[in-house]
Amino acid sequence: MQSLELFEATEQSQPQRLGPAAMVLRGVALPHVRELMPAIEVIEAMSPFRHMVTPGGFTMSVALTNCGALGWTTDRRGYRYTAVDPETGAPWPAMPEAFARLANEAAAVAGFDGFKPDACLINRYLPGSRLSLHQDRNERDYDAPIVSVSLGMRAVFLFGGHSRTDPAVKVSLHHGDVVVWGGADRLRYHGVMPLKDEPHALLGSQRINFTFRKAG
Ligand SMILES: O=C(O)CCC(=O)C(=O)O
Repeated sequence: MQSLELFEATEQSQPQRLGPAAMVLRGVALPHVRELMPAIEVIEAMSPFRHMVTPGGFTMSVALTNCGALGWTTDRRGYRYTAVDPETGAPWPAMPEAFARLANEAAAVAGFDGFKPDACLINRYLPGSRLSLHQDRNERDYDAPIVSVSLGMRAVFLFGGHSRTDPAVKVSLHHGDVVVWGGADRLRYHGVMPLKDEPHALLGSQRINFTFRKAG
């Protein structure tokens, strides 16, 4: 496993700029993977992954849970952040220190010093799961960046403009890659194309994404 991680880190070490304040940091999460994976199991045991329903009545193909002081949720009444998991009635699991550290370090590399996320949305994709183009607008202010960590199967990330119909670039995201966007790019549309079944050596036929935000 270690040799695979090293191989990927060496292969993909060049940051890729997606905009004036947006970039892909190749492989920067790889040194954290051993801490992140068991933490997911702890979080999942407290707040299980579930398929939420959008305000339009569609069931999301991505399963999600959260950790941190605030968690992102959706139902027929709308999108919002809550301090309590609506499924368990208990607060969302605390954000592990390793998660917050990774988000803070990645943000700093992309030029956003002092990022302290209070919300970590954890998305689990299986083959065929997708996330349609959207903006992240449920946060109280847009000063802080978004930090998005990819683990497991490869995904094609779509990074568009400020209008839904703007063309989107396709970015292949691999295990350990982190995308950071903020500032002038904070409200750009983004999404994920339907995942192909290309099993990953560590995670098998799934992809886990952490999306860190300062929500409250
Ligand atoms: O899975 C990803 O790479 C992106 C996730 C995302 O855009 C979101 O949760 O808002």
